[in-house]
Amino acid sequence: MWDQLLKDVIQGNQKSLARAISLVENKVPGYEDFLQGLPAGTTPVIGITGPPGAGKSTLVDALIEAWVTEGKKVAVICVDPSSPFNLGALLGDRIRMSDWYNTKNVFIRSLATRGSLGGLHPSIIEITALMQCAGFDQIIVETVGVGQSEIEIAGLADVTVVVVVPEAGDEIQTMKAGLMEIAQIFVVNKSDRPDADQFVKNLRLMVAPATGTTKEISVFKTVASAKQGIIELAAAIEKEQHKHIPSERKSWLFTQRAYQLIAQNKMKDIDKTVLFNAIAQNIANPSFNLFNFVKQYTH
Ligand SMILES: Nc1nc2c(ncn2[C@@H]2O[C@H](COP(=O)(O)OP(=O)(O)OP(=O)(O)O)[C@@H](O)[C@H]2O)c(=O)[nH]1
Ligand SMILES: [Mg+2]
Repeated sequence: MWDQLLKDVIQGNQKSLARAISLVENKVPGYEDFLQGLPAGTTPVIGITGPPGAGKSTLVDALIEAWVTEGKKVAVICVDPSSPFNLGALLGDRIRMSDWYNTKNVFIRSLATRGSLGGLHPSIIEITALMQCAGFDQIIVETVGVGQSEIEIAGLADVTVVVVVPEAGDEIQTMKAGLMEIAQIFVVNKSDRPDADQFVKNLRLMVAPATGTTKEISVFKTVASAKQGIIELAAAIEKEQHKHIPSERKSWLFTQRAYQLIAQNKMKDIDKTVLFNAIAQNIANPSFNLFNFVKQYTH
């Protein structure tokens, strides 16, 4: 079954891809060998991250259109931050890409973050690797930037685009170091708002390379809802993708992924509900000691 499935995935069969993703997600016996037999995927991965409601999905929607119009095949993974922060309920109308669900050259998969170690989905590395074998021209991974997840996405994506909005001044200040580390491209979306130009100017100053460093971050202005600035952004992403990735960065990317996979593997027998129940039974005991309790799980 797995051999045929892999062939079909490589052929670009979307039904087979969807099935393979589900099998991997549900850890159906045999999935590990299947993953170990994957050819090296070639499709570049674009990470799109940023605060809730910044317009990431609207932007992804516009990028899909730009690329599909050129005859390209695009895959999208949306990571839904349903837990542990319970943002999902606050975010409102989040699906903006529904028009594309029935388009031949577009494949969209939504994933919930539930149960993940950090901010992303527990199987996102595996799913992305699978998609990279499936004949797409572009793979886009949309995640809401909530703490950890920005760093995780930076390990997952070859190019990371950070989306902000003009009034994000304070936010940028506090997230600045982390964001600058991971972003190749900043997008100031909702540039139809007042003060957008001033904000872009400030941001450009902020990301200007410090003396002695070479990392260049470009800043783009978009109005995703009106599809303004999209062609320029798509071109900038492609330009990044054509740049030679230094082997040091490549090693860093794979280290991030390896670390994540190893951590997950080590944690695979640990269930939070089971932990909770075990603690609930012991907590009333005056001699309960957390470090003693944890010992049984770490040896
Ligand atoms: N004025 C304005 N509104 C925009 C723009 N782009 C998106 N929006 C609106 O902003 C809201 C949020 O857009 P989304 O694309 O769902 O934002 P998101 O970042 O994907 O949100 P989450 O995935 O929920 O974090 C929607 O109502 C959009 O119509 C823009 O350029 N200008
Ligand atoms: Mg979204």
